[in-house]
Amino acid sequence: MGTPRRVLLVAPWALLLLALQLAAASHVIHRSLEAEAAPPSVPSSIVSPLLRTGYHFQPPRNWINGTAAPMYYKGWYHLFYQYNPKGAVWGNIVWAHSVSHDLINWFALEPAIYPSIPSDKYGCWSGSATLLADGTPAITYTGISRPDINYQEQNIAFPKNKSDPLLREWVKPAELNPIASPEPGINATQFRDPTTAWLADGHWRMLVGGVRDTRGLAFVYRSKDFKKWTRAKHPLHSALTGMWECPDFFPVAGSGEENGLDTSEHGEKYVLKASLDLTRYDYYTVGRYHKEKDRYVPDNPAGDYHRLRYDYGNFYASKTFYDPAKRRRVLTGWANESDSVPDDKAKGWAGIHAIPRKIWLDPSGKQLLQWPVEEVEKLRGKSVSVSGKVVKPGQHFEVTGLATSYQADVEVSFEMSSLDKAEPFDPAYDNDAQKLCGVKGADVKGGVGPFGLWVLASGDLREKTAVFFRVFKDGYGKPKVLMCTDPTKSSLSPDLYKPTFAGFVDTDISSGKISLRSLIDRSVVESFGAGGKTCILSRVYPSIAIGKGAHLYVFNNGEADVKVSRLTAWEMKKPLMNGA
Ligand code: DQQ
Repeated sequence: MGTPRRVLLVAPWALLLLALQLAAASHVIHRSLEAEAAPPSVPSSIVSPLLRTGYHFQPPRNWINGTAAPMYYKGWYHLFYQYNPKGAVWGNIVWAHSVSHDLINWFALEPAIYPSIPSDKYGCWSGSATLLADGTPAITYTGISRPDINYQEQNIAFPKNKSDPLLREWVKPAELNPIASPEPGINATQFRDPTTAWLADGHWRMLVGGVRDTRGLAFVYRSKDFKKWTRAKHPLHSALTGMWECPDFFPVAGSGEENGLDTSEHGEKYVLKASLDLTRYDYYTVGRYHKEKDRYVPDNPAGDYHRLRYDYGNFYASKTFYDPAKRRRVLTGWANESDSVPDDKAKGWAGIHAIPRKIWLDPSGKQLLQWPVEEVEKLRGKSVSVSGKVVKPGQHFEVTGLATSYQADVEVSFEMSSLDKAEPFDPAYDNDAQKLCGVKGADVKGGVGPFGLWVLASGDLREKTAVFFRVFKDGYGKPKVLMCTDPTKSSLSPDLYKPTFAGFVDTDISSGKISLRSLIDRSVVESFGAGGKTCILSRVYPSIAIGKGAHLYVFNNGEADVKVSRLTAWEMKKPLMNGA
């Protein structure tokens, strides 16, 4: 169960103070840093071009953050994203724009939306796309209309030429903008990121993220004609979690049904997601939408605090869209750097996007499943396989045969010989997998596990990033599966943020079997546990395990044997990436 309510009433003040610091931190423009060259103290390894990703989305240079208005239109996938054309730190934010036929090979176009009207003169922040009934795409987004504070207003833009499948030019009708401004009682610096709208009973609705005191919420705006918008009296939903950035709200097909639903289709269940400014992670709940009242109720009453996350690692400001070409819902998300601002200035780039993921409701109906879009498999080249290999306690072996594994895709099925030696689970960690993984990392011997992969590992193992499972037994003898990415030994470079990201995996391991997939790409490790039940994206900056110096191992630091039933590792080719 979640934290008792009385504790939450105390927590908000702490949340508020933290929120004020974090909120300030998350949107401070480092104007001073935009000018200065990086200090010489930046380790040379950090600026290695080999740490730019090979097949994850990146522009050739500069800062990127959240994805915006991902959409499919006339045969092209469109990805807009927050971008600073002037440097590798957040600031001067415009909507950069890339297009693709397969979500993997990308072509950069000119920025689509940039400051040009009074209600977005100081920045074009995040937003979403909606396909209107006649197929016209509309973008709603947050504009900054004052230079002294981040005063946020919502705007609308339409294609200048909707027969252009590349949607290169957008117009902002002066008579319509802004479509929504912060009325009295709304904090104008915490009012942003309109969602894709949905049509119900002849009215369009869209959400705008906000906060009242420490109650994060999703304002509902309604419109008959998609031009004039009025705010509903009540938010769709709210919770004592601090500011909701980049909300997302969409229907999901029946449990286990992998097909997506268009945003205006009626689903038996819905997903409401928020990027919590307080923690900088993306959370969601599954629940029911009552369209007559425009209210949403999570299935799990503690869900707002029980905290299911799309990704238990570095993954923020995500957006989904419905892809009619393949009848799937696709999730796009941003991962920032885990180095420092001076590092980023020295590199000249900062920020990547995760591989787009298909997302659907798990057969249990209690959580979502995610899996890299199938198109990424087109990048697979040479492969090696291992079958039926037992890894004894304290042993490891190298997966050999690839030219290198710094750009690879690895799928592995493990079989645990027995769960008898599973360590007892301390319920104090019930809501804090990351803390547990910080205490019991990859090199801390266990009962059943830690076992898994060492990726981006140097030949002498001085550098390695561990992606692994560890099985505990709770007070009732029920297995509890922890999945971790442990980057504590990922790099000899100093001053890096190396959190042991972790999540519990709600999967039945009575058969002793569990699977793992890791997309390895130079400075990012994106992992999917148990078929996409638990996902962890981690950023690492190896200094010797780069290029041909990167190796791949399987390890077992538990007391129980673990068998690699089947492992296949593919070299991954580099797609076309924004001309870089
Ligand atoms: N970043 C954008 C905002 C959004 C935040 C500004 C999410 O629109 O709330 O670049 O990181």
